Amino acid sequence: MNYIKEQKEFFKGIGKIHYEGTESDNPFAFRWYNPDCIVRGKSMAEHFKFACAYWHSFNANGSDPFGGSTHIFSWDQKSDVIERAKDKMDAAFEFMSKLQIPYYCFHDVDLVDYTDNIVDNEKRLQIITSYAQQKQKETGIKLLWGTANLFSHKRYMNGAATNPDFHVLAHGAAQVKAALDATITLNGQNYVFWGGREGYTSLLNTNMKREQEHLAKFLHLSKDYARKNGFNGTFFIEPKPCEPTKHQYDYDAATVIGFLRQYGLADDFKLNLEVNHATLAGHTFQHELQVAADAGLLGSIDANRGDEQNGWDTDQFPYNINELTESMLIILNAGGLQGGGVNFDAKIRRNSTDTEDLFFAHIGGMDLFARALITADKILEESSYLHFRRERYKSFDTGKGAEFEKGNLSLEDLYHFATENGEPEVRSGKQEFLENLINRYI
Ligand code: XUL
Ligand code: CO
Repeated sequence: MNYIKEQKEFFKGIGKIHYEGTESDNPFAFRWYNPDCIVRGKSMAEHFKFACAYWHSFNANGSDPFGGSTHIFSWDQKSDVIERAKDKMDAAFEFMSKLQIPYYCFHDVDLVDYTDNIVDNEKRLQIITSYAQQKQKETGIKLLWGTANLFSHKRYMNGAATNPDFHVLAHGAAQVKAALDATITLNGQNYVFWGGREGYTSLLNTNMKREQEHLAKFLHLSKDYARKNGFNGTFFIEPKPCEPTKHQYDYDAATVIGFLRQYGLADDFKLNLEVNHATLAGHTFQHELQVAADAGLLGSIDANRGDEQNGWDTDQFPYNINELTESMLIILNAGGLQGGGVNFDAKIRRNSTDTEDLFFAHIGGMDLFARALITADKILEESSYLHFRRERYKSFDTGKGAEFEKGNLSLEDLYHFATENGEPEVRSGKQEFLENLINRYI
């Protein structure tokens, strides 16, 4: 790409990453991810719509609650706020171009630093949005989704849409309006709401019902504004049970689906599911995917993983092939993600301090998804997996079972069937057989 040569290079010495196949031992190559490879009638690039998370890759500097930054970014050096933001954007687009990542996602404050003044912030966002428009045109990289950060500023310590103070809620709305404008200008395909502080830390001071009604109104107003201004994409709610708030209203997929249906939002909103949020809620990622798929609301995913030995959101890059293969089975069976893609909401570790580490992280994640896709497709095409699952429910396919599903039986009918047919046969669930089957295809 000419674009890479003409710009100042931020990731020096690293060229474009290509597919070289599983025989390759080049750590700067894809071994599984081949964007043009067709699986089930769609290219891998289309299946995944991989996206880079601006906040983790270009802002998160390795700091943690116990220490400051360890990642020194060459794009974070200029004193002028707009020049610094443009450098960061040049670095981001260089990185995505080199990795063949076709999409990105951002919070407003990721693109350019914000102050306390919402009017100035909106101006800053507009300037950097114009620059992003130019970068998108030059590279062909697109915006998967935009969002507003309604959780970092101190005014949001008690929530934004669910804040007990209307004045704070209005500030949140102003920020969302500006972030929606930016998303629409950039042809963003979706818009995300993650309610990091929409919840409570103590019920003693919280009117939960009122707060949730405010959240629903806030989402309706945001949706109406975006639709009025030409946004045709999907809105996503991203469930998470806790962290930073003790209890968050968007706890998990089932909770969010109930909320969307209760407040008449399910036609415009779907779910953006994140692996580490699922595990924090006490579920597997597969569980969350299945719940959303069954409701017809599986929109997008934030790819990452947690740590099995601790209980917080470590946002590590994907690593577990079994988890992802089982996830791809669910996604393929659901007919794919509805409008969304695979956003790497993941960060390299505090002590991963080489420039190349960000490349290894994304190469690994993309390769793992590609391998999981190929494996899941084989399982569906070649194995007895689907057949086994269908057979397990075959007593509902004919006779009284089918009548029951159609709603033609009463409780007395079930009573008669039970008393006339004796004790049911013992039938194995065959879990170990199925686990072996998955591992055989991996
Ligand atoms: C936080 C998280 C967010 C959302 C976007 O856990 O996942 O970064 O993805 O606000
Ligand atoms: Co996320």
